Amino acid sequence: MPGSVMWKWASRMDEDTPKKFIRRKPMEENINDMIEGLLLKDRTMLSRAITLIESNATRHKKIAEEMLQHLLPLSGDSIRIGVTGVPGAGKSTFIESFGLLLCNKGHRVAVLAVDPSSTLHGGSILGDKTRMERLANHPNAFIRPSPSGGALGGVHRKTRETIIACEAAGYDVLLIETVGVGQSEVMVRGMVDFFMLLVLTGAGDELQGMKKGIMELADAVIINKADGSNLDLAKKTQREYKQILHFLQPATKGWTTPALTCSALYQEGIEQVWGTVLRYMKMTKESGLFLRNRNMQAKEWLYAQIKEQLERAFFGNEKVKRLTPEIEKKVMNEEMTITKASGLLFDAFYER
Ligand SMILES: Nc1nc2c(ncn2[C@@H]2O[C@H](COP(=O)(O)OP(=O)(O)OP(=O)(O)O)[C@@H](O)[C@H]2O)c(=O)[nH]1
Ligand SMILES: [Mg+2]
Repeated sequence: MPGSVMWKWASRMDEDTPKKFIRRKPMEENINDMIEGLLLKDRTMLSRAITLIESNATRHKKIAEEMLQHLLPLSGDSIRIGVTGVPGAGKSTFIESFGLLLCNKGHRVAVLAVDPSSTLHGGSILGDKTRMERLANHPNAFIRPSPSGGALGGVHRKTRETIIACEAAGYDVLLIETVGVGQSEVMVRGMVDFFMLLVLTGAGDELQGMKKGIMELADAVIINKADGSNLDLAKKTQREYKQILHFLQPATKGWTTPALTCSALYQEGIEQVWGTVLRYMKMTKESGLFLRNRNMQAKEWLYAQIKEQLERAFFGNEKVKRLTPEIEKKVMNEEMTITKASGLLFDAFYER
């Protein structure tokens, strides 16, 4: 059915796909094909499903919604791990070593990235895919570059939905990398079971410019690059972090956030990090915290999405758009109070 929504989507997304692979079927059947492909652990199908999830076109959103509704019951059986740290801390190198270790243990590992800054400088994880070459080539691994285009809110929705698609496709360990520069960590913390912070040696320097708040989000602090002549310093830094962590509120109740050392480059201490994750999973599953945490996250996701949709509806409203420049000017020139200005915009929004 060439006129169907799915057909248009398929023909736009797959310009280089040979014609015989572009199915001219009604939308329903195409969703079924996609779901079937995911269940068969087809990586190409997963990529296409994520492209659909990431599309900003209204018609794609509807198809994606329907697909996700089918996938939701098939997702969830996984460990979701967030990895953060300042640029250069070794997150990508760590993810490659850690991911390979897990793939070799028989796990299926999906790597996602939340990098709001990449929309400005063109997507750092694209480069990472070539840097994480060994992991990218492993049959048990799937690496997805960060979603592009727009606000953090949109990235939030896309990443959460991508997690569902990956899990439905049989990936049982999700690694989500985010640059430790601010808002994105809080967002990723709200999507994962375990959150790790990668740091470099020299904790004393005002925690390397990091806010104490970020440490309070972490379930493990990992001092990376503990190798060669850096090893002694790394051990010293580990002691310093242990002391600092002692005075901080742990991110997860009942869990003592450990400080570990590792070398992502030389694959040392990586097994211990995995051991820590497993210990955490056991503890939180036994106490019921794991499930409670996931349920709370789903609830938060609902409200985040409502807020995002409201915002889109408000700023997309024609009357609001027309009035905004003039009202904005008046507010900036202190000719109108903010309360009055926002009131006028809301009146315009509610006016039918
Ligand atoms: N010696 C040593 N070097 C490392 C280690 N891990 C990473 N590096 C090096 O540190 C540099 C930065 O590593 P990346 O993995 O790209 O760091 P990143 O945190 O992903 O950086 P961004 O993506 O830019 O935020 C690279 O040159 C790595 O080779 C390690 O364990 N030991
Ligand atoms: Mg990186």
